[in-house]
Amino acid sequence: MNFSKLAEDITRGDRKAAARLISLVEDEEEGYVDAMKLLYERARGVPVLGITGPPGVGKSTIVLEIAKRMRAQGMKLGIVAVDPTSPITGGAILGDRIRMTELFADRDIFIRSMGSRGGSGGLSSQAGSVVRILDALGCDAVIVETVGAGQTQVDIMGMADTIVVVTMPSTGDEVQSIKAGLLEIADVYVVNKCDLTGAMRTLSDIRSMLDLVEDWHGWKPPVLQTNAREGKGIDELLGSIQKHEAFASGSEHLASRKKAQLRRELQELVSNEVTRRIFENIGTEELDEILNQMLDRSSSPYSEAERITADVVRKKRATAR
Ligand SMILES: Nc1nc2c(ncn2[C@@H]2O[C@H](COP(=O)(O)OP(=O)(O)OP(=O)(O)O)[C@@H](O)[C@H]2O)c(=O)[nH]1
Ligand SMILES: [Mg+2]
Repeated sequence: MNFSKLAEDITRGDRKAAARLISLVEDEEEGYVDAMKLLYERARGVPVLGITGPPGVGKSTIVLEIAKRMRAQGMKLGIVAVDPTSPITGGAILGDRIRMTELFADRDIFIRSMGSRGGSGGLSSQAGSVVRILDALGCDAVIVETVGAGQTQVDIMGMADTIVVVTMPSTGDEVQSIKAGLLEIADVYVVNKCDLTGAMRTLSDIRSMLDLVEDWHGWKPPVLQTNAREGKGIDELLGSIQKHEAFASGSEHLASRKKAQLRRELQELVSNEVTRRIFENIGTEELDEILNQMLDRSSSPYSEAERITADVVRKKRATAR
């Protein structure tokens, strides 16, 4: 495949080419990296809005409302829905697709669902690549929605310029579950489904939780209420998002968030690449011999892993000299 042509087509706004490269990224198809290298140089660093929170709180409904308003301003939009807990064909993602149908007909919105394909677990860096592809495609902003799976969710949100954590009125357990991991990353809180009882209680629970933090380094996350199904509170939410964008752009905090994200991505790519190369170098026969030794316990995966990587490091040092 001609990867530079693929990259070229994407920068000319070819949606099919973008969809194709995204699939190659998801399948970790050999050579996709060549296209990504070209696109990385071309990408402008489009603003990324992250929307996260527990299942079913109304994230997609909020994304839909935000998207409508951004489109009304003439913006070209990318939307990426990531669900680390389900495979790509999973129910939750299908749900997103159904609920977002009214956006699908719009040629200036590119929507993509991603799930865990099992195995490699590089969903966070894959989602990062997808954002870059949509950037190169000419999107003016990208919205990333993710639903729960602890650290993966937090990792995925690391690429966002502004992180909105959504919750809904409840008995208080919801607030507990937000506390675990998501509290630290929110730039804006939203209590959605404010038409339901208990909204005020949830609002004040979150606010008093935030009051415990002594130093916000210039940005204390606002806690807003919405009724996304009726489009209520969304304008205020967008206002807060824009305010945060203005505050964060060029800030130390955002830079360190993005650096942490890039570091994770780099580590992942290096380990994939090193693993690939090492196994390329071990011949099939040699590998089989090693496996047999492990099988009859004259060796172990632990010692073999140490030996193989030590070999590589030694060779590398030798060639450097
Ligand atoms: N009562 C009420 N229902 C809402 C509101 N916003 C969304 N819903 C409903 O809540 C349900 C879930 O909404 P989604 O937007 O799919 O929620 P989500 O957080 O994206 O769900 P997952 O992606 O599956 O985690 C849908 O039936 C929505 O119609 C709201 O403000 N009030
Ligand atoms: Mg959703």
